[in-house]
This record gives sequence, structure tokens and C-alpha cells, in this order.
Amino acid sequence: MVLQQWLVSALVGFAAFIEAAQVNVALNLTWQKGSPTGVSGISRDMIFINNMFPGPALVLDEGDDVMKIEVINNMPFNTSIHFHGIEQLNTPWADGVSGLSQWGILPGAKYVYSWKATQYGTYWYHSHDRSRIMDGLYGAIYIRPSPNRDSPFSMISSDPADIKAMTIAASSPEIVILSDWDHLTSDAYMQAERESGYDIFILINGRGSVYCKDPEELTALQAPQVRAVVNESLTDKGCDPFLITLQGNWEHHPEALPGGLNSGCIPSEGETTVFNMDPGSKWASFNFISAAGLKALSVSIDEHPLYIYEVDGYYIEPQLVHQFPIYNGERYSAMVRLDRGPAKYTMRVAGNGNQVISGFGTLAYPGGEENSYQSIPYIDYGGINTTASVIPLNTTNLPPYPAISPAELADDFYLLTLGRINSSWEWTLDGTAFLPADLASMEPALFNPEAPGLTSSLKITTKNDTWVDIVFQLAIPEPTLLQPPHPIHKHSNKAFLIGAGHGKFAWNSIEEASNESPQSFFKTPLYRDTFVTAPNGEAWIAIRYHVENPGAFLLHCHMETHLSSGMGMVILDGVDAWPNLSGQH
Ligand SMILES: *[C@@H]1O[C@H](CO)[C@@H](O)[C@H](O)[C@H]1NC(C)=O
Ligand SMILES: *[C@@H]1O[C@H](CO)[C@@H](O)[C@H](O)[C@H]1NC(C)=O
Ligand SMILES: *[C@@H]1O[C@H](CO)[C@@H](O)[C@H](O)[C@H]1NC(C)=O
Ligand SMILES: *[C@@H]1O[C@H](CO)[C@@H](O)[C@H](O)[C@H]1NC(C)=O
Ligand SMILES: *[C@@H]1O[C@H](CO)[C@@H](O)[C@H](O)[C@H]1NC(C)=O
Ligand SMILES: *[C@@H]1O[C@H](CO)[C@@H](O)[C@H](O)[C@H]1NC(C)=O
Ligand SMILES: *[C@@H]1O[C@H](CO)[C@@H](O)[C@H](O)[C@H]1NC(C)=O
Ligand SMILES: *[C@@H]1O[C@H](CO)[C@@H](O)[C@H](O)[C@H]1NC(C)=O
Ligand SMILES: [Cu+2]
Repeated sequence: MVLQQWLVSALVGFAAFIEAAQVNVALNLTWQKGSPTGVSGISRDMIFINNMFPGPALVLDEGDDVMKIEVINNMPFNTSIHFHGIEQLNTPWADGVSGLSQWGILPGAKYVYSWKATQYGTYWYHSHDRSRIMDGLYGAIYIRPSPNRDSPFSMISSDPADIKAMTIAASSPEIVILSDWDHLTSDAYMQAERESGYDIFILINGRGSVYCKDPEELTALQAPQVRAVVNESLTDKGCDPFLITLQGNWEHHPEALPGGLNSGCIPSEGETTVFNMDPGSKWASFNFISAAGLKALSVSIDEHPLYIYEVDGYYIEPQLVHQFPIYNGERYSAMVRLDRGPAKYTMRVAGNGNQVISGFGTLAYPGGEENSYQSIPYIDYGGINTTASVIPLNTTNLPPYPAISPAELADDFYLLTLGRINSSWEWTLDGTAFLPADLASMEPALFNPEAPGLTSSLKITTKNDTWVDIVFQLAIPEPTLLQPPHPIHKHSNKAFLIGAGHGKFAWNSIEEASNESPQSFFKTPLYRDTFVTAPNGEAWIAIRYHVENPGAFLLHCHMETHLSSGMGMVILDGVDAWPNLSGQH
């Protein structure tokens, strides 16, 4: 027996904007019972921020430098808050990673974060201590672009009225936090992995319902690429069965799995997030954030094409699509024309991987409250396109706007081999060592770059104002093992995704590789803070970034169970220009 539980959906933070003008923002973290899937759902211990879940959205203006965020830890364990995608230029001590940029915030203690909003766009904040994202510690950050920033809206429409409407829509977006949810706490979840030896995934939604369906119906909805590997009936939760052949020749104790995890669906009905649309405003911007602990998701809005115009907090040349995938930590903003009749239209968020599951939100047009019209979906319950004319996002074609490119050559080159190590559920980023599970209790590397807990294979050490190449090579210890795409997140400044290829990266540098295999390198590199590896098989991706902000930063898989089991390493950027930390701790 194995488990899983989840439902997806749209959680919205718009009811609780905190303006930057309020210099002191307090985030009061508490550990209380809650049931995001409704009163009929399973109640469990979870994290609330200012009595809200998700926490309040922080809405700032580009250039704001008065931000003081006071975190009050009223929970029975240490914590810290990381501001995902915020580069923390000249404030590496505000990056919020326990054991790296600060000591954990003790129960009953307070901690103040200060930083400057040097970027614009959609970001989020979340826990960076163990797997607490899965307990609900997250909220949105939106930084309004400065008025003189060049936006790409004239590439969507040449009509000045449209451009004006889009500019207004972009400055007051609908923020949509997507997340998964399980009835187990993150600690119980990790314990289940340790005791059973199984690599378990889960999903649900922050505000949503648990739908129970016929396993046959769920099996029929399985994605073809998954069916090619798992040709078996799914459980009543739409989960893959747990087959030893898929888990590798490690020790397994399936009997140690808690009940109800991947089968044994218990339905419950919670709230549905409703977005009230004003067709008079002509356009709306939906800014999606994936706060999912584990699940990769696919997103669409019935009858509403999406112009994706911002990715991880940087504009792109808008891409017209009907659905797009979003991995843990990523952000995509979509401009949407409000041209439909008075009715309700469904926002669909489907699991895109090892579980057939969906969550739903609603776009409500005025006058459509009583209309029983059923909107026409672009994707089904399993996230698959309903017709051949549905356009998916091509995730390697996201040209930054305005154009921005990396240096032609880099100064340093690192090849990291990532994959499972020592069990089906433990992961490594560098091929040999695990990021210590007790990193959070160690002396922060920012205070002591020679901190003894980090072996040399867990550290990348760079000089300031240099360019660094990192290749992530997927290892395949056993060819039959399923390996999910890993969303690798780099803290501090963004990086360029410059290439991707199949097989082994057989070269000693990017220069050598691009001479011998030019087709593996993008003409227009992507500029973002999360980079997704290929599913299964042997493959690689390459990133290049500029070292410009000395400090100790994390490089890690953003799937919470992967990070918790060791899939991360530390970048000590600019060791030759290390910050003076007097007075910071
Ligand atoms: C934090 O929230 C809890 C629960 O609502 C409340 O008891 C406590 O007084 C709050 N603390 C602060 C400092 O606001
Ligand atoms: C799945 O199994 C069935 C029968 O067991 C077989 O006919 C079918 O070809 C298999 N499909 C795939 C994708 O392997
Ligand atoms: C989904 O799109 C693909 C690629 O265009 C197409 O081959 C497939 O038939 C589509 N699925 C359905 C159900 O139309
Ligand atoms: C996706 O975009 C890349 C980069 O522009 C291009 O090379 C590739 O052919 C595109 N893929 C598809 C399926 O259109
Ligand atoms: C994996 O297990 C082997 C054998 O028990 C051990 O020597 C090695 O240190 C382990 N690797 C890690 C990263 O813990
Ligand atoms: C909590 O943080 C303190 C330092 O603030 C550290 O000494 C302790 O080891 C941490 N506890 C855990 C369980 O990580
Ligand atoms: C690090 O390099 C960047 C980019 O060249 C530069 O702007 C910055 O001032 C340098 N930082 C220090 C502390 O020298
Ligand atoms: C670090 O800053 C403190 C206070 O600003 C100053 O007294 C000290 O000399 C500085 N140390 C170094 C090594 O620059
Ligand atoms: Cu991973």
C-alpha cells in the first residue's frame, strides 16, 4: 500500500496587500490546526502568517529601499524566511537561509529582514528551514515596475487603448499562488519516506477540494509519456502504483507507509477561489506563482488565451498560449483579454507528472452569477490538451525583453551530476555528497566561509565580477527508474539558461561543447532563477551567470523532499570581495 493525497488549486493573496509605504511589515508565524480543503477535509497542524494562509502579499514599488520585514516566530520550531528570486544586492544576510545567511529564528524570537527592491515583477517568500513550505509557510511578493521601464505590451496589441489597459492591469495583477497539500505535516512526510524507503510524492491545493474519481477514469487520463513507463492502473487518488521496478534495488518497507497517502481517497469540499472580472477594464494580468512543495503543474483558463509576458520577474516577448507548465518556485504572468460573455469560466490547474489530479478556480464576469453555462476546457483533468489546436508554451522560447545576453565566454566551469543516491528517495546535486540535513543548525557560511560542515564538493567558490558556467548532468543509476524534472533554483541574481542536450555532456567547457554541438545551445538564452532538467533519460542543461553580489547562496532542487534529502549545494560568490559582517549578527 502506498499513499498520496492532493488537490491543486488557486490560492489568492489579493485580499491582503501590504503596501511598501508601511515601512514596518510584521509577519506573525503561528502553528495551528487548519483544513484548507474545507471543513469536511482532514484538519492538521499547519502554518499561518498573520492568521492567514497563504500569508499576506507584499506589494512594493521598484526601487523601494525602506522595507523592514519583522518575522515573529510563534511556532514550536526554528524558522527563517527566504525571499525567492530577490537578488539581495549588497544584503546577502537577508537571504533567509538558516545555516547559510543567518542562524535559525528560535521559537519566541524575532528577526528583521531589510533589503532593496532592485528588481520588478513577481516573486514570493517562503520558509527555508527543512520542508516547511509543505506546512504552508509562503506568500506572494509583487514589485510594480518603475513607470519608465519599457514593457512588451505593444507586442500584444498596437492599439494605444489596449496598451494603456494592459499597463494598468499589470500594475494591479491578480496574484495566483498554486500549491499542493497533503494531510501529513512535512516532518511526518519525510519520516514516511525514511521508514518506507519509497520516493513518495503528493499533491493538493491550498484552497480547494479533494475529488475522488474512478481509478479506471483516472488511468485513462494518464499522460502518454508517463504511461510509456508506468503501464498500470492508477489508484483512486490518480497515483502511480508503487512498483519495486520503479523504485530501484534499495531497501523498501511499503508496510511502513501511513494510510491514505497514495490511495484511499476521502472526498472533501472546500472553498473555490473566485476572480471577479471587470470586462470594462478590457485586460487582466494573472501572475502565477508555484508554491507547490512537490508537484509540477499545468495551468489554463477556459476560453481565455494567455499572453505570457513575464517569467521569474523579467519581461519576455509575449507568447500566446492556451496552457503552460509551472514547476516549483517558478513564476509566469499572463495578460488576458476580458472579452467573454457574462458567465463563469474555469481556471484549471492539473498535476503534470505522477498523479492525475486537478484543482479549479473561477473567473466570474458580472451578470453571469446565475448562468449555468459550462465553459469549454483547453485541458482535461489530467492536464492533457483537449484538442489538437491547443497551444502549449514552448518553455525554451522565452526571449527576454528587452534583450539581455550573457558574456561570450565564462571564467569558470562546473559539471554537476545529479540524481538519486543511496536510496530511492535521497538525492544529490553533486554526485557524491548530501547537503547536510542539519544545515539549519550549523554556523552560517556567510559568517564563516570555511565553516566545517560543508565539504569541498558541496561548495562552488567564485571571484567577484567573473562569469560562471554550471552544467547539470542527469545521472541514471538504473535506466528504468523514473526521475522527475528537477527545478533547480539559484539564489541571488538570475542566470542564463544557455543550452540543453541529450546524453552525456562529454566536453571540458561550454566553448568546446558549443563548437562541437552548436545545436545544443540557444540563440536566445533564457533569463530566470529556476532551471528545469529533463524528465528521465540521460540529459543535461547549462547555465551561465555573472558574479556580482558577494555572499553565501544556495543552489538547489526546489522540490521540498529532494532538498530535504540533500539535493543542494552552496555557492560562495565573490570570496575575494566578501562582505564585512560587523553588526549583522
Ligand atoms: C500572533 O498571532 C497569535 C495568534 O493569533 C496571537 O496570539 C499573537 O498575539 C500574535 N502575536 C503578535 C506579536 O502579533
Ligand atoms: C500497456 O499494456 C497493455 C497490455 O498489458 C499493452 O497492450 C499496451 O501496449 C501497453 N502500453 C504501453 C504504452 O506499453
Ligand atoms: C494534443 O495536441 C497534440 C499535439 O498537437 C495532438 O497530437 C493531440 O492529438 C492533441 N490531443 C487531442 C485530444 O486532441
Ligand atoms: C521551441 O523553441 C525553440 C527555441 O526557439 C525552438 O528551437 C524549438 O524548435 C521550439 N520547439 C517547438 C516544439 O516549437
Ligand atoms: C552512501 O552509502 C555508502 C555505503 O553505505 C556510504 O559509504 C556513503 O557515504 C553514502 N553516501 C552518502 C552521500 O551518504
Ligand atoms: C535552532 O537555531 C539555533 C540558533 O539560532 C541553533 O543553535 C539550533 O541548532 C537550531 N535548532 C535546530 C533543530 O535546527
Ligand atoms: C562585485 O562585482 C560587481 C560587478 O562587477 C560590482 O558591481 C560590485 O561592486 C563588486 N562588489 C564588491 C564588493 O566589490
Ligand atoms: C567592518 O565594519 C566595521 C564597522 O562598520 C569596521 O569597524 C571594521 O573595521 C570593518 N572591518 C573590515 C575588515 O573592513
Ligand atoms: Cu529534485
